[in-house]
Amino acid sequence: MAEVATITTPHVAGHKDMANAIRALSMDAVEKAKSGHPGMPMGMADVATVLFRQFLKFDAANPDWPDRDRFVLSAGHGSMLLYSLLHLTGYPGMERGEIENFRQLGSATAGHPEYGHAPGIETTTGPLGQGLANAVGMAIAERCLNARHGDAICNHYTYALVGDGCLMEGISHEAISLAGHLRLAKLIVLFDDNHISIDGPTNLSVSDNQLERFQASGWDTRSVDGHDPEAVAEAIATAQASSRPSLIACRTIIGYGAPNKQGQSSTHGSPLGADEIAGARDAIGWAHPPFVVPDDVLAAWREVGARGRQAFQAWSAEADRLDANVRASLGDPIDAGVAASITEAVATIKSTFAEEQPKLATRQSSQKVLEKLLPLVPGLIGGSADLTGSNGTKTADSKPITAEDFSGNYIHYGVREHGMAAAMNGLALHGGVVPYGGTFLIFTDYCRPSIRLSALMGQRVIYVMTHDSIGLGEDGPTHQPVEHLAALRAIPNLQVFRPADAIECAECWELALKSTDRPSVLALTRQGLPTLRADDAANKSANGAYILRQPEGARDVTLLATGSEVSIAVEAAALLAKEGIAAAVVSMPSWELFRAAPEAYRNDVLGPAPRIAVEAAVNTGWHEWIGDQGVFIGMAGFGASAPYQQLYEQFGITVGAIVDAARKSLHNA
Ligand SMILES: Cc1ncc(C[n+]2csc(CCOP(=O)(O)OP(=O)(O)O)c2C)c(N)n1
Repeated sequence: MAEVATITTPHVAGHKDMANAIRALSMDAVEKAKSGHPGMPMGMADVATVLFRQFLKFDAANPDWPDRDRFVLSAGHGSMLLYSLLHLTGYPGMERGEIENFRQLGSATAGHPEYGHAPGIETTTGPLGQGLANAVGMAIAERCLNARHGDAICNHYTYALVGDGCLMEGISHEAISLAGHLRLAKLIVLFDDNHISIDGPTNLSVSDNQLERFQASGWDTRSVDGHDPEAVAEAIATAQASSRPSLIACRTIIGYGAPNKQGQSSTHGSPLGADEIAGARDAIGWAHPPFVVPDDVLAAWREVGARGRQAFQAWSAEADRLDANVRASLGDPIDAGVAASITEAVATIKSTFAEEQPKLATRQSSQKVLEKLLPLVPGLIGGSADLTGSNGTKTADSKPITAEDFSGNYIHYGVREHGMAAAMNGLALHGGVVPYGGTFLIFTDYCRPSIRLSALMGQRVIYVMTHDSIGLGEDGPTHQPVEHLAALRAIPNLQVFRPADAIECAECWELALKSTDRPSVLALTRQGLPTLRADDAANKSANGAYILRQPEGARDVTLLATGSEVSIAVEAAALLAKEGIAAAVVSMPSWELFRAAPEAYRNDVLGPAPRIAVEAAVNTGWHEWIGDQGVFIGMAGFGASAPYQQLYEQFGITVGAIVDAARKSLHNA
């Protein structure tokens, strides 16, 4: 009998195995962590596999490649989808141990993707809708850098994966509306159209026609079976060729593969359980133990991870031809040279202010500072949520960014404060640009979820927030912030600046621009303020607080104030001096920086004398500086509609009130 030769050809993993690897890792990691969201990763595994395998321009070994496509997981609860992809494609910092330690202290695999925890996590997501709006900012940055440097240096797509939740959030409207208006053709949104959210089927709460909604905002849209790889691939290819931003609604089954639970909200946010996982292994044909990806499947994924290597190398060769500083600016446009020119320009404008002693609202001095800085920082991209004139965010060098021309540096965000703040996060995250944007301080409430994320991600985003108190006058209490400074100061890693005059305003701008790892809010006045300093040498705001007026001899009382109330305190100190009461005035443009100053310096500034704080806002937080015995002069409720001088009288934030309080504190001492 002739011998039969058996030839074994190595099994080459295909789409199904590769997608199943995502499913298995996701359900196993959630099971081990005893918490997490298996449904979305299992449902979107096919779509993500098609995207990464055939379209996404990236090189896992070079995750910081400035011209990589961006992949934003807006539906951040499905974090295991992203972690699986990063692990499988071979990103550094996402080894198997990280997957096994999903959601554990110190792992890169936090419950929701956190920027900075591992390469490849492009933004922090979890608060639904934010990622979509970040993606809009990234896509704007991409077009701006393309206009400046050309296709060889910047020409990439931004993909955002969103769920029903992202699209129900109000911020999605602002984001898609802005993207449609700017015709961000390289923005492609993959919608996990699974008809399920936490409470159950989405028809419990929503009946929007998402395709028509996006179309109405100027997008291209199509709907595909999200479990048909060819259909998904065709849709992405078509979207790439479109001259508009694209939505691809991918009809999927949440928890795909789980025999009893798929298609139900029970797969959304809980471990599937051992039996269901065993059943899912059978159903999808995955016989491997937890966290084990067979060599052929891993090899196929690693090939995907290296697919972009040549493109990366070609790009690097192009980038190396750029001037060294232009090359560096693709990451951070404020290098040592630009930083030095900022210092110099700020020094010059401060000495002009010191000499001319102008009476300017800080929103006006901010604009004057910007006039000098804008030409120096090529990546500075400004904007306003339809309050350009009021915010002073535009200068003679500002040029609008439009759908036809991205060579400008100014975004008319429209009345979309939340979308603006989230887009600014995306701009900053993209790299190569430094965003600033304005609205009224009161509307930080409308931006707050994104401001919080700027701080959490440590992004240099500059919020130019004007009309910062009852000092705005006649627009009344709906527009007068009272609790906002306190609310912003409560956000960790956020710098809140409230400059007292033009000189401090210039100093605060310098500090904000040079803070590479945190956002800043500049709280600026509508009303005119006197220039209080004649000295312009050091950046005194850098210490957060400093003695602005030092009386002769020992202090009897210390007046602490910020912004527009500093000049009131200065007047009061002058009157007190006539009575023989020695009052020091401390200006406190930034509590955060003052907190970080050396203790001896802080003690010296605050001094042992009784303290009186003055700020046209609520007292929350002030006791840190004035102690239990200190007096606070400010707001205890909402403002009112009237000329601002009358409001300061009405609410008792006056020179007279400070003088009285000082006398009393001496009496009590
Ligand atoms: C702003 C915000 N609100 C609420 C939540 C809590 N949450 C997380 S996922 C989710 C439901 C999302 O549904 P969908 O996008 O359809 O996700 P799927 O169930 O398909 O995974 C909710 C309400 C959140 N993360 N962010």
